[in-house]
Formats: sequence, C-alpha cells, structure tokens
Amino acid sequence: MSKTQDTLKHVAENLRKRITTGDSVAQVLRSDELRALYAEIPTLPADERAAFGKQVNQLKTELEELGAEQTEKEDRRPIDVTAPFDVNTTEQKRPHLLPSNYGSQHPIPAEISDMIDIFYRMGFNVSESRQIDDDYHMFESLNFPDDHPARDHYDTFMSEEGFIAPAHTSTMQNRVLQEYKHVLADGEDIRVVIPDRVFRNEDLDATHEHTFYQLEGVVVGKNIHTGNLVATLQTYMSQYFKQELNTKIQPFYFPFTEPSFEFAVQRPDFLRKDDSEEQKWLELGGCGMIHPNVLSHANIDPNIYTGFAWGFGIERLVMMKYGIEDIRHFESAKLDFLRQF
Ligand code: FA5
Repeated sequence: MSKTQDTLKHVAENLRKRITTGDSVAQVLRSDELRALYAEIPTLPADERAAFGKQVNQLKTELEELGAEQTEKEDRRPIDVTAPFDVNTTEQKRPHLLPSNYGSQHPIPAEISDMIDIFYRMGFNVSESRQIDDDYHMFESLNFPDDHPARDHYDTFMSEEGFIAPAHTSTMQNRVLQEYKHVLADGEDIRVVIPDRVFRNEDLDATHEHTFYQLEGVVVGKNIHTGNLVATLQTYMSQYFKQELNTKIQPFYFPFTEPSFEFAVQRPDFLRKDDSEEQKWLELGGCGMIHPNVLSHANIDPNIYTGFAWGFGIERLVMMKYGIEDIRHFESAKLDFLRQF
C-alpha cells in the first residue's frame, strides 16, 4: 500500500471511531486530519489526483451517513426501566435494557385516533372520560331513579366510599353539556365525542370484556331530531369502514334517552358462528334522543333545545373492521396478534 493510501486508511478508521464514540459529525468534518487529506490532493502526481480526491470525498459522505445513523441511535437509546430505583446495580452488573425499537402502538389507541379524526371532520369536539366517578354522574344526572332495576345493567366495581369505576362513557354527559352549553347562546350546536375506557362486572366471551372502550357522542341544539341521529351514525360508519354496511336500528330502553334504540350491523361470515338470527347482527351501540330530565340536570331548557346521544363499543367496531373473532385478543398480550397492526 502506498504511503498516501496508508494515511487515508488510518485517518478513516480514526474519524469513524470518533463519531461512534460521541464526537459530532460537524466536529469531525472540520478536523485537522480530514483537512490534511484534502490538502494532499493537489500535491499528488496528476495520474493519482482524481482517484484520491474521489476516495476522500467518499470518506466524507460515509462520515456524514455514520453521523446521521448515530443521531438516530442516540434518539432511540434503550431505557433502563429500573433506574433510578435499582440501587444494587453495579458497573459490573448492568441492568437489563429494553430494546427501544421493539414495540408499536396498541391497535385500540391507534383506531381511536382514526375515529377522532373522522368526528373532527364532522365538527365534533373531543373530551376524555374518567376512571373513577360518583353516583350523581353515573346514574342520577342520567335519570336513573334510585334502586331502579336499570342500574343492574351497569354492574361495575365500586369502592367502599361509593366511588364507581364507570360502566359507560355516558357518565360524562352531564359534564360535557355543562362545559359546552355556552355555544347554544351563539346559535351553535353542542357536538362532543368522548372515547374512553369503561368497566363492567361481566361474564366474558368472544364479544364481552370486563374492561373495554366506548365512544360516546352528544349533540344538542335547536330542532335536532331522530333523522339527524341516524344520518350522523350512518355517515360515521361509512367513513370508518370505508364501505356501506347493512345497519339496523331497533327500539330499546335507556333511562337517559327517549326514544331509545340499539344499532347493529350485519356480521360478515367470519364473525358468525351459525345461521341463527342472533348471529346475523352484531350490536354496536345504544342511542336515542336525550331525555328532557338529562338536559334539565345540566340547566339546558328542554322546551327550547333537543339532542341525541349514542355510545358504541370501540372494540366491536375494530373487530368488524379487521375481522377479529375474539375481543379477548386485545388484552391477551399475544404478540403475534398485536404485531399485525
Ligand atoms: C350503554 O352503555 C349506553 N351508555 C349507550 C348509550 C349512550 C345509549 C348514549 C344511549 C345514549 P350498552 O350497555 O348497550 O349501552 O353498551 C353500548 C355498547 O358497548 C354495546 O352495544 C357494545 O358495543 C359495547 N359493550 C357493552 N358491553 C360490552 C362488553 N362487556 N364488552 C365489550 N363491549 C361491550
């Protein structure tokens, strides 16, 4: 190897090492060693000059790329999940670091973002629910009489002090009505969606979980009627599923809506165990025109304003969209399942 090639090799090794051990690319590109290589080009015999110039330029590009890779690696450095609590850790026995490029977003929050995007384009605000609530919001403000059997449908977990893990996102209706009612005075409608986690004391099966997600919708204004409710849900469904689905809406009972309905979509074959009528439809949610007592609890005059609300099961929509046959997969920590998304 000629003396020039020898120097090039030596400098290249040195500069690569500087970048991988923490020097910035800018520092390395301004280094005296690299400058010396450039300075050497015009001093070489004419027939060696072009080839050597090309090699030095290639080295510069390689160092820039190495620098970019290094920055990326530093941004995604493994996180020591035991820090700063593992006081027994010594230099010799380093804690196990989690590979930081291993995970991905869980499908449920990813789908919730898509759902919110659609409702945002339909003019809705977004609120969050809560993981612990009280009797007033969960039942009383929603027109559940004391000791009414309808409360049993929302059998959930309760603390000894009487706090409740909400069994539905309707627990937020009174709060969002209070928060947004000022827009009514400007002649605008209240339009809010609330996606969040809910809890039920439930027998588990392929479509029932004890902890799952619902998306509540609340719309209030002047002259709002059932036709608006149906149109809103159908518009949303066709946007979310990117196709027209066979939907049906049938009378039901909720204390907080009058009239009340259940809406369901026709199950595709993969979500159907047999040909029975029960297996033909998948219930996605409940809905109805907001009961006048619920509006009155939020100090909204039911003689002037009307509205509708709905609540659907988020997992059930996601199951329909991707052909997932069992709701329990979502919480199962089955990596093969989760990595598909
Ligand atoms: C309710 O929870 C009402 N709050 C819905 C509502 C809101 C009606 C506003 C009127 C106005 P329901 O208990 O039917 O209704 O639950 C609504 C949806 O949540 C169901 O259709 C289903 O899609 C989903 N769901 C209910 N229970 C479970 C469960 N255990 N696991 C998974 N999804 C469930």
